[in-house]
Amino acid sequence: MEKCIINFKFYYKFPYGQQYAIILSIFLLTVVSGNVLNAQVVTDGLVSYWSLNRETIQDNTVKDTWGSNDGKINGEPKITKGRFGEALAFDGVDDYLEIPDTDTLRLDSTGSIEFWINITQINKYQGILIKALTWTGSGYVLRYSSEYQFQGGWEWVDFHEDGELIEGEWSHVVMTTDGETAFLYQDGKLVVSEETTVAASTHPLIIGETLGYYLNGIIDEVRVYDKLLSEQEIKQNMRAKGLSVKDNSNNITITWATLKIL
Ligand SMILES: [Ca+2]
Ligand SMILES: [Ca+2]
Repeated sequence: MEKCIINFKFYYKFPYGQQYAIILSIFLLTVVSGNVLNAQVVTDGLVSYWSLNRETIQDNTVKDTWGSNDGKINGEPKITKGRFGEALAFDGVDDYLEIPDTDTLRLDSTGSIEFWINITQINKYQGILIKALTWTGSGYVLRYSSEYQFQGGWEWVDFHEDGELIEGEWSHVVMTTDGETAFLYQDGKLVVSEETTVAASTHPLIIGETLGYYLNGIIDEVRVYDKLLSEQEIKQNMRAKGLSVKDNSNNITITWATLKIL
C-alpha cells in the first residue's frame, strides 16, 4: 500500500494529470475496500468474542464484546501485549479464565472455537481449554504437548501431523466441527480432520487449564461460533485485527493496520 500511495503522488503530477489521477483513485479505492473487507472478523455465526484487550477487563471480569458470555479470571494472569491489543498471560501454575455454560458454547452440533496462542514452555502438557467435567465425560478438551489433542465425545483425537507450536511465537488455532467431523487448523492450514462428535457438557468453558494441567503462555482473541468455519473464513479471521468501531469512518487506518500484520 505504501508503494501505491507513492505512485499515486507521482502520477498525479504527470503531464496527463487528471485522467491518470482518476483511474488510480478508482484503483486505490478498490484495493482499500478489498482490504477493509478482509480486515473484518467473520460475524456470521459469531457467538462470543473475548478480545482480552485491557479495556475489556475490569477487576476479575472479562467482557464478551460480541455476546453476553462474560468470563471470570482466576489466579492472577497478567494483562500483556497480545497478538492484537492486549492479551492474558497465564503462569502455568494456577491461572485460568472461566466462562459460564450456555448452550451456544457447547459445540455439540456445529460450532467453532478460535484463538491466538503463544506458549512460553512447550515441553510439558499445556492445558489450552476444556468444556468438560472429567476426562471421560461429555464435552471437549484441547491440550498440547508436541501435538494437539482434542477430545470430544470421548475419543481422543491426536492432531499430530503438521501442527506444531513454537515457544515464544504466535499461532492462530481453530477447532471447528460440523457435528460429525472435527477439523483443526493452525495458521490457516488444516492440520488434521477426524470423525468425532461432541456431546453437550454443561460444565463451564475453561481457558488456560485442563483438569490440573495449566497453560504457561499467552492467549488472545478468543472467539466462539455456532457454525463450521470454512478455510476461507479462517484465513479472513487470521488477517482481521478485530471488530472496529472505526470501520466506516477511517478506512485508511484499518487498511494500514491490516497490511502491517500480513
Ligand atoms: Ca487482544
Ligand atoms: Ca498465578
